[in-house]
Amino acid sequence: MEKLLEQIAQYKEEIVAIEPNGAAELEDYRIKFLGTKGIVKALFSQMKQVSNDQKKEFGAVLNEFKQLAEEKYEAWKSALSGDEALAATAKGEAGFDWTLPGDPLPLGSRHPISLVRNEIVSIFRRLGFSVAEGPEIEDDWHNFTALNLPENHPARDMQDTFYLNQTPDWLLRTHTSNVQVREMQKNKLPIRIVCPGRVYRNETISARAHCFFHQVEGLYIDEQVSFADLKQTLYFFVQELFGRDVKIRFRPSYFPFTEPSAEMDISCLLCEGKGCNVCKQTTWVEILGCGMVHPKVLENCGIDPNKYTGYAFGMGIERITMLKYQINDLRLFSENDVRFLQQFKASF
Ligand code: 2NM
Repeated sequence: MEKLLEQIAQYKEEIVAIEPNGAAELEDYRIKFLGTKGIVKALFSQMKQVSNDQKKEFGAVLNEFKQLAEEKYEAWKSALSGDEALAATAKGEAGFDWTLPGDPLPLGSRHPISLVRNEIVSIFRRLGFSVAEGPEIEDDWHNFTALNLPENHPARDMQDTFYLNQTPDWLLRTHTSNVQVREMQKNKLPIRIVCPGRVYRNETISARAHCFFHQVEGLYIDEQVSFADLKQTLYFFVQELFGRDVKIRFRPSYFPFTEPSAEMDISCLLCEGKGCNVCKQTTWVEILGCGMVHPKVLENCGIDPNKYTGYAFGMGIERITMLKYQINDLRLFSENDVRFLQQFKASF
């Protein structure tokens, strides 16, 4: 019994040490260990010699050995057939169907907010605007004070603005104007920029409001920039975005950072003057706010308001996207439902 066990241990070592090689070597291995006159068979026939009380232990060792020998054979064989298949494939031999379709590579689609942002930005780029970006976490001065929002202005209210707990001077920007403030502070004039980005306001989430949304704001500062420049630029912009037939109108408005200020409406594209629920029967829809940059804002940012003037405008991307694609619920933009997202396959 002891002798037999020692012998099995040696065979085991031998099998483990064998480096799998070609098909001829595999056949030699099979005959030597697994053939009808092979080692495994021979060891099994030794069973008769073992005493009854040791048969169980010997049988277990022997079975384990047989399994090892067989596993080695199977692994060796499958490695060989893998090599052969590869070689056949490389040579274009039978067994591989070259006409099979490739593995599908599912293409995603761009988010509608990104599509419309890119389209807006590309229109302004053609007019000589460049793109500027800045931080979403901002301090009170860049988000409010520089923009002529007095200490007790309602926009600063805790109800609208997310303040950071640890540092109450910091907040999530409520508009992208902070980027424009930072660009003005760099004091390289003229400035002609658009600032796309995400902004945050503490609102109850509904079909018409969300705690974050996206804006594109624009700023042009130089000597002699006028409200007429602003009007013509925005008129060109909406014609590019919505088509040549769109009409515009300006209504006087109020923003602390611009004077004079206005809101711009476009003719309703859905009902073309008939009145519908998108334009609430008015035939006009509001799409942006704008105005001449307030002299105090220029001054706050280190620009001489006696030498320079500028216009600024701001629009919500969600609002324009909803108009363009007739989407009626803001929440769709942030739910990531692929059935919604897959519908947008435009090229921007
Ligand atoms: C708007 C409407 C009107 C605006 C003003 C400025 C800045 F920084 F130049 F003062 N940035 N954006 C602005 C003006 C934004 O959004 C409805």
